Amino acid sequence: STAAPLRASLIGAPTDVGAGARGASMGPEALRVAGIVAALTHHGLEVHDRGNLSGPPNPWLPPVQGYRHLAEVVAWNRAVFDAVSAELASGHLPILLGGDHSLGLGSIAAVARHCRQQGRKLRVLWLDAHADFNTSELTPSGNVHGMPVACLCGFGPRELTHMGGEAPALQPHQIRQIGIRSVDPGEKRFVHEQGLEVFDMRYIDEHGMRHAMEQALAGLDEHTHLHVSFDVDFLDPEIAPGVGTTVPGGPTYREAQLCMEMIADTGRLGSLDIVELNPALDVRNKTALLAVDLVESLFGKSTLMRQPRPAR
Ligand code: HAR
Ligand code: MN
Ligand code: MN
Ligand code: MN
Repeated sequence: STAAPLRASLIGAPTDVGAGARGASMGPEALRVAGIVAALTHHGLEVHDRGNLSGPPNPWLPPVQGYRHLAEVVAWNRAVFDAVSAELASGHLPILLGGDHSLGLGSIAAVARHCRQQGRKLRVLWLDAHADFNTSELTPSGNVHGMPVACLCGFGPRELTHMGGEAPALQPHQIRQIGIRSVDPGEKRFVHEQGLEVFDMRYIDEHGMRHAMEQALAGLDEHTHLHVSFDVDFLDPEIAPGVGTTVPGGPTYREAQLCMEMIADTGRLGSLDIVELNPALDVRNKTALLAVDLVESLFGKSTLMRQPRPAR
């Protein structure tokens, strides 16, 4: 018998209120123009494009008490939380098209609540150049896209930490960070203090992406929901210039493909964020095209090349 097709829902969140550069608000449309619907459909998914959420415009103001645009960030995250919750409740795999990475908060808070209700375990893979573990005391910028992991772990303003009702949404042991290479001094101490498991670029240089991903994916079972939060600045800026905060020395094309392929092989992917794509800084939409190519691998593009399976 053939399994029912995997149903995925695209949720656009066109905002840059959490970022330090304007332009991530154009991310959802750039991913659509780069062919994300056709790419996923081609790999056997039934894709529902829900269009874009709406929310407040970017007021472009300086930080207030350590947060820039907090009210706007909260409003956008509420919309994301509700949209992701609705997709999970109807059995669809939500794909958040950001938007800046502050939105990972609403997305993952919804996933965490869903997993609590279903009695499922949750593992979060945070693919990023940055740890995004700042607080209002530690942040050098006030930009909330540098804070969502801390908020998910219960450190931040109540409107953000309690998005899913209970706080914290996540325990540090549920998170694996991969590709990290830019962490602020106070943030670094806090990452160590909280015991986050970080596979930074030094680790990937020394042990290779394969070993890093084997470690990051260890211990998943049939009761585990895997959430991938893919900040496009994870990738080396030579191949992915279209992001607001480039950091040199990221994963190569092949390393990134291997990362995605190993996630696909687990068969546990349950939800996804694609964030921080900034078309205003891109070159002929090449970063969006690369992101779509990698997302194809995340959904098994290379699986048949590896292991043709006998028909049942
Ligand atoms: N750590 C810096 C800050 O808090 C830069 C954070 C940039 N974050 C992102 N998302 N682009 O990962 O301001
Ligand atoms: Mn294809
Ligand atoms: Mn990020
Ligand atoms: Mn980043």
